[in-house]
Amino acid sequence: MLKLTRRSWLQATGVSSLAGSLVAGTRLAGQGAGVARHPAHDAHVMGTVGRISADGFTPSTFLRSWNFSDLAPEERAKFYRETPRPDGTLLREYEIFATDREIEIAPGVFFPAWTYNGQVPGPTIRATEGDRVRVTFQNLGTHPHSIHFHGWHPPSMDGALAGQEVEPGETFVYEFDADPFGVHLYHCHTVPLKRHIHKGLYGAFIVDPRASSGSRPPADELVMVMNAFDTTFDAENEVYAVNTVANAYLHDPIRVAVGRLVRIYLVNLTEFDPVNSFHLHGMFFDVYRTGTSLTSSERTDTLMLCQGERAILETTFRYPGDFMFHAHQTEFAELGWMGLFRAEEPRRDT
Ligand SMILES: [Cu+2]
Repeated sequence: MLKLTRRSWLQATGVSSLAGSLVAGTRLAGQGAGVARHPAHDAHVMGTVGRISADGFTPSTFLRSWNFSDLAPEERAKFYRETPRPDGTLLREYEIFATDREIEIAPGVFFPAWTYNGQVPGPTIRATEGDRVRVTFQNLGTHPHSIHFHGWHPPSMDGALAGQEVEPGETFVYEFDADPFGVHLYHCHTVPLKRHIHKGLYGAFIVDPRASSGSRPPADELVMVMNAFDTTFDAENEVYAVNTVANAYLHDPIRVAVGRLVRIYLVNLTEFDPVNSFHLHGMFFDVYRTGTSLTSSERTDTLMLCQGERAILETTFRYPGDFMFHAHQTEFAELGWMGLFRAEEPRRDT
């Protein structure tokens, strides 16, 4: 049997498929191998060739959606409801289901995922500190699954203890108060854990501070989940990304306005590799580790996060133009974890 390392995997797919292979432009130039160089790559040296199909998951929509805000109102009401409570907080109710689904992680590269609500990452859940979160979880998949939320909750709501797996066809209701404020995560906690997480059962869980805790200033807000996929099932990842699709934001840069605060909710859900990182070119950002403080602890241009670690990053673009962001592990960047911000001068109405 041919044993593929992740580097030889890249080269193998690069020469075997014209449309829809994950290839690095730098390597292509050296190899030739009959693969046409995509004109788009002359501008930014590396990246995938082609586009993913238009009818699936859209990284640019995921980036700016939470509590199913990407759905039309009547569709959204099937998955999310909020009800005011006497103390001024909200009851937020979510419908989350697990289902097996093949997803496209790079143009023409498909991965047999286990998903929450058919997408990887799962829908971003966002509440205000003190709100009651009620998640009705239905397992429509073929394996036992659960949802383990990070945050304060009693053991009965942990989703990780013996006997807390939800069998295929069964339903469980998780209920807890959103606490503490910050950027958290949720994921399946069924054994073997790394396999269940890596298959795609995870998402971001944002808790905003209640008024008495203070507030964050208005900003252009973005959700970024750093993830990766082991397409050859050898416990090594072949494709790396922010929000699943390799190089999605290289082809479709994230539009931001010069002079306006940008806030990133960054979560590391990469399996197999102990750490991942976020590096932004030409700028610095303020770091709020785990988002549990309103005071930044650090100003840097490179942040390293362990598996399950997360942080809120804030910055303001000074100059118009394109700014690269990528993992500072060069190999991850070459395997898809590379994107662009496109900063534009705000339109002035005269
Ligand atoms: Cu699972």
